Amino acid sequence: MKLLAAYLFLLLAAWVPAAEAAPPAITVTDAWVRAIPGSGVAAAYFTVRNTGTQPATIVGIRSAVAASAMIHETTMAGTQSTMRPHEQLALAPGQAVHLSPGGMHVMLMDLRQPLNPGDTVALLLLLDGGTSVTVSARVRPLGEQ
Ligand SMILES: [Cu+2]
Repeated sequence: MKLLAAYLFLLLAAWVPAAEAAPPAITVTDAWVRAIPGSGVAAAYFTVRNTGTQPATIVGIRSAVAASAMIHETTMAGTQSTMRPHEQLALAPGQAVHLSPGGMHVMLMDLRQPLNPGDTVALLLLLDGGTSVTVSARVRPLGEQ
């Protein structure tokens, strides 16, 4: 009888619709890619803003032009600049993060094709909760900010 009650409880619990959290509202502006001629890597920059009321986290990045892509952070150790992976980028409601040269960037690694100024590169930002945002980034020549 106890088991039956537990079973019924589970059955009922399954019927109650889970409280659906609002999908994260992420907007991306000023997306661009810095081409490094003759290099197998490139860096992408943008401003990402959480316009929703729930925290959102970017848990991964994909791009068809690169075998892999990840968020990096450039830090200075003395006079040496080093990059380290920044695996997740958490955004509080209303928070904006600027990825810009010398700071955070998306590293596009093992490029599958040369990136030329004027090209458009699609980036897919994977968010926690399984949603994603597509970003279109324009390739700028090296030296242009
Ligand atoms: Cu990097």
